[in-house]
Amino acid sequence: MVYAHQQQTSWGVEKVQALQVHPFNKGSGIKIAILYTGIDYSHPDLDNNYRGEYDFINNDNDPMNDNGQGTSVAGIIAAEDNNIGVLGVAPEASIYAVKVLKSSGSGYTSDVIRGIEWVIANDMDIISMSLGGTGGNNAYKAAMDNAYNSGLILIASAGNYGSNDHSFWNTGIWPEYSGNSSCIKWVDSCFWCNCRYFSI
Ligand SMILES: [Ca+2]
Ligand SMILES: [Ca+2]
Ligand SMILES: [Ca+2]
Repeated sequence: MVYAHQQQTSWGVEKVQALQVHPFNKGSGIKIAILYTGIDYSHPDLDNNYRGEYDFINNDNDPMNDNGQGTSVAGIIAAEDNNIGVLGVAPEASIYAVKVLKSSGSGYTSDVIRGIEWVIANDMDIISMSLGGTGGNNAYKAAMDNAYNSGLILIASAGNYGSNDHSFWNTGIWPEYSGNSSCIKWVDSCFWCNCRYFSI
């Protein structure tokens, strides 16, 4: 049996109405750093958009994903518009893997901070942090403030656990990063999201 390749458009891409924007803008020239578990940069639906990396877990330049989630997030953001796999929200954006979580999917705040500093130093436009956690510290807060003040658009996960969400964005420990009316929600049903960042 032979099947034709066919690209799938995911629910989320339609939900945020990305398809209506694509005739005008597919993210070309926008640099997006993905702070997470690394990316499978050899994936044929990502390789054209993959531009760079650093691995703070192994302290090397090979951020090959050994967890799986990072590649999935990268696909949601910027899977290529071709005849395979899925279609990303910004299928021509440049993606950078900043590996700060281990294969187990967990990591240290210190590595996340180093990752944020890398993103600032490398002049990214957007930083994606699909991270959970129950608390922060002054160094973490300072890194976030530096990222925000440098003009980066900060995107964080929220709501994965509903009203029991563990994402530190939702805990209210950093009031200036929550409860802001400028919150941009990716998903209407993310009613518990009250941060000012996108929720993914
Ligand atoms: Ca490709
Ligand atoms: Ca590595
Ligand atoms: Ca594709």
